[in-house]
Amino acid sequence: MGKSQSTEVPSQDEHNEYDTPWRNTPWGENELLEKKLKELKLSDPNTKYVRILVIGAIGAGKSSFINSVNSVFQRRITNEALINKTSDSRTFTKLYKTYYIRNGQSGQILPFVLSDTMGLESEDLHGVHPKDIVKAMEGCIKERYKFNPSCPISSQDEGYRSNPTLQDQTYCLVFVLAGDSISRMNEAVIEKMKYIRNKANELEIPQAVVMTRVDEACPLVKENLRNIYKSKKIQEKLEKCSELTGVSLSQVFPVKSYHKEIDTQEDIDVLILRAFADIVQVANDALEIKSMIEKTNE
Ligand SMILES: Nc1nc2c(ncn2[C@@H]2O[C@H](COP(=O)(O)OP(=O)(O)OP(=O)(O)O)[C@@H](O)[C@H]2O)c(=O)[nH]1
Ligand SMILES: [Mg+2]
Repeated sequence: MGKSQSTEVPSQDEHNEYDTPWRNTPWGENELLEKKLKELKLSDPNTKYVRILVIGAIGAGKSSFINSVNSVFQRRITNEALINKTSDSRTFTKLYKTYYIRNGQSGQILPFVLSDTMGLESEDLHGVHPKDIVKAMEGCIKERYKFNPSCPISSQDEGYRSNPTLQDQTYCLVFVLAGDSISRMNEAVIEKMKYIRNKANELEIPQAVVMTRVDEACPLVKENLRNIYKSKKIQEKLEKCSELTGVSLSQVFPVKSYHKEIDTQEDIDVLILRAFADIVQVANDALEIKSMIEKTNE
């Protein structure tokens, strides 16, 4: 029986799937997306790279996303940022660490870096302190600082940087949210994210959301990643991400990170590149504004 017969009870998939995707994805255009990023010129010639700060709840997939961006450019799976493969209920990443991305062909370092952070947790004395995220946005946290959940960094700490340069500051704050657990997000973690977002707004730092684990969030997507914008479930979850973070839907991107694959795959790469290209663009625009302000203040 055809779909047009109204007496037929629609199958589960018919309820869950749009006929046409609600957002365009440049499937197959990996090289073009990658080329644009590799050729990016920073808006401030005196700055070597724009910093993208990655934050989110414990186990949301922050470190995996950073590794996946790196894997795309290396064209092989990389695991530089250690990921949480245990069922431990505590955040795995404990250090503030910057990841440089290299052009896989030339070996040259590209003009954008990703900073990984400790996960946010519901309890007050666990997970990264939201004030530390604010200090990281301001560029006041030195490389490899070990986050202390019970006490935010102070100017007396060794890991504190008192005179951050433009390069140390954040130009895009990326919230990483796990698509398969978005509806169960803890209220206390949501409150911590709100606090961070308000501070990011005060600092005029643009924000984006990367929704990971899309394969676990929707069976249609697990079957074929190209169903991503046909899936109503994914659409609802992206809207929820926007609602929880206050970030506009146009800046919310679904990705599947590399987690068990042994080779990179075109479709996985496209979603990552599509999200990352926007994040880098927004960051570069913010750098332009900050460097102009700095010049006028000189
Ligand atoms: N299926 C699937 N698993 C993923 C994806 N992204 C991450 N994972 C898995 O989710 C788990 C947590 O990932 P991490 O990258 O360590 O998460 P994190 O946010 O860095 O965690 P903490 O450092 O502990 O706060 C790991 O087992 C990953 O393999 C994804 O897109 N799909
Ligand atoms: Mg981590």
